[in-house]
Amino acid sequence: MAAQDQEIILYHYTFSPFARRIVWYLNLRKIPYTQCLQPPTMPRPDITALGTSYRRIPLLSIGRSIYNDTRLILLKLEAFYPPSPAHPSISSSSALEKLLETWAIDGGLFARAGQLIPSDMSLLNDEKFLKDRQDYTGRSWGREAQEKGRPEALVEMRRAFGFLEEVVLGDGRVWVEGVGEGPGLADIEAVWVPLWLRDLKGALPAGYICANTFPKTFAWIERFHQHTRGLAQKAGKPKTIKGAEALRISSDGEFAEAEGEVDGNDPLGLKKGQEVEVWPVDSGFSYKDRGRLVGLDGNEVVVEKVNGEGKSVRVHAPRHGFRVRGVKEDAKL
Ligand SMILES: N[C@@H](CCC(=O)N[C@@H](CS)C(=O)NCC(=O)O)C(=O)O
Repeated sequence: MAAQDQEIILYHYTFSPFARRIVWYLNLRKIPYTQCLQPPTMPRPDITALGTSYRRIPLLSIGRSIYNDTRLILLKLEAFYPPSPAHPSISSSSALEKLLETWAIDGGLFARAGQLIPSDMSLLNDEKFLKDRQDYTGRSWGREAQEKGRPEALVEMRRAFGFLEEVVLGDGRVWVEGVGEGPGLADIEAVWVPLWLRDLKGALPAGYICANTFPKTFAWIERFHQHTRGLAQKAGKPKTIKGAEALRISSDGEFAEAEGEVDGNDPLGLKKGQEVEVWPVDSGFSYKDRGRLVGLDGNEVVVEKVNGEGKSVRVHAPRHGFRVRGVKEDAKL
């Protein structure tokens, strides 16, 4: 069964800025999806039962294929849903689109935004949350650490808003790279961190980063917000299911794509079928997916594992930002 004929299940919590990248994309492209809502902290038994040890949010299942990391999820959705009247394109496949993705994720914008979460916010005074986020990033999220990191993070963030204001939106354009009527993927790549911070009370100080200092940028953020809110209202609330039902749908489904190959020229020298571990290196690094290597190329690694119902599933992760290691035979003893 083709990927498009199976239900897309998004595992997320609605205030996750990374997850919103995917929700906007799906709505902009009119791709229906089902959601399985998750707690904001570990443990997440629904995801363990689905068959992956990955701890970050969001992730996506299509039948027995599981996709980790928004960068890979977007690539897959682009491939599974080529432009059509039912699912209009929003991508220009431009260098700018890709560079904005790198700017916001690898360029450290998201990490800086995390330092701007106000230290008096209730979540940052919840011991369970603090412990969980320390485990996720390896850094302290306590009041002292937040307050120490804030000034430098603000300077970096102001520079980022300046880049949007003067370079990206400097000529007065409506969208970064509108494709068709509305915003495009380049807008998603550029807006998700600024929009998150705009709506996070106390994150951005008035007079320093605000609609007066960056009028074009704030107008564009609001335009994007209104546009995507309108689309979400039109699409209606997504079908929401519990973990047990999501697991059943996944188990009863098929793989969303054919099994790949392992690149014989890959510098790691790994072989198809051997046991490997895969994990992200920038955050969520203590959670490793161990399984049988079934696909490996320059963009993606795929391991086969067994889910909570004893069915084999394939976990896909990007190569970029992830480490793949063969599991030594003696490590199994
Ligand atoms: N590079 C990943 C990052 C995902 C990420 O860091 N997500 C945050 C939520 S916005 C997260 O997982 N936080 C810790 C958690 O929820 O466990 C992606 O593009 O999906």
